[in-house]
Amino acid sequence: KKCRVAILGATGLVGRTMLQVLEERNFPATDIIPLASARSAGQKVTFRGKEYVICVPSAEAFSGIDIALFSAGASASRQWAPVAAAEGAVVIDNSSAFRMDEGIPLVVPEVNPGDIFAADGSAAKIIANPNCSTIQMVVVLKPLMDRYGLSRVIVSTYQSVTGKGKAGRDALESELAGERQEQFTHFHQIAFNAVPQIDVFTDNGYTKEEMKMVNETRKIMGDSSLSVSPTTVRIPVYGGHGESLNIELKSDFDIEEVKELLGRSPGIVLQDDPSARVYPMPLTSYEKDEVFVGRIRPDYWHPKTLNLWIVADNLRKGAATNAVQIAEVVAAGRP
Ligand code: 11C
Repeated sequence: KKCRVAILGATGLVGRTMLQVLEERNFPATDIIPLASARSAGQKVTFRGKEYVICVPSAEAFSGIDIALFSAGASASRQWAPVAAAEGAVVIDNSSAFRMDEGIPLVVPEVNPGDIFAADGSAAKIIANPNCSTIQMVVVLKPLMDRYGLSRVIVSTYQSVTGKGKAGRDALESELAGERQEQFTHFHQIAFNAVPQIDVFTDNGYTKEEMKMVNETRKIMGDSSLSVSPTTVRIPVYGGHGESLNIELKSDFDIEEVKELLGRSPGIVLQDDPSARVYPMPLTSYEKDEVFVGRIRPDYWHPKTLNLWIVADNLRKGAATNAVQIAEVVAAGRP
């Protein structure tokens, strides 16, 4: 059976990672159509050893496409997702354009794969891929919620500059090289710094990034009143986002049982041996597809509550890998 896959935003950090992940996971694509803005059109990308020329998006470009992976920003998604869907493609959109729209599934395959399909078994025409900092958190919250019930999460993030794509990486690199930045991609100098602002502030004093963590988590976990209390911070690292989670459960737990549960849950790798200095870090999570969990310990000062530390590669599980996993579920059809 033919499976033609288009990638919009093929030259971006996430788009390139999507191509890599499709190849690594041996996704059953019979054809690849890389698309990007006019600025990148004509450039080439390589997939399974073959070169493909990048074209600009158009209705014709999406004709005959089965799955369209989008990572070219929210306005490109708003413009092209309805076109691709009308041409018959299932769009898996990495932007924030449709995430909170009713009727658009927001999916992390370890958590809510069933949301992809309608009652008649058909896949949604547009499926949203969540924000990177949300994805890695819900992978860990899901097994805890199922086993113990979930009351509240307090989360502080330590986010990689690659969350801002190439521009974020370039800003750090030029600052480290001693070049003054004309435009601060991270609002302030990021080299040797930590900036407690990711995206712009909303009226309630939280940033958009923080409100994504609240609203997206509630939608994915199917609990519209879940208490999520975030502080998101940019730090000068590549390779992955770190998150410190304080998690209040609904019932008592045995901490060894929690470790064992997380260790056998899908998409999670336990790295928790403090005496040997084993815990997750961005450097060791880089280019990996899983969420790494460590520093698991009780909060001795609050009942039914634990602390843990997670890291995931924001370009992989936080973006490209999660999108390709959704594509795998779509391609396999409803179980
Ligand atoms: C960051 N989390 O680290 C952002 C990037 O909604 O997909 C991803 C923004 C999004 O800057």
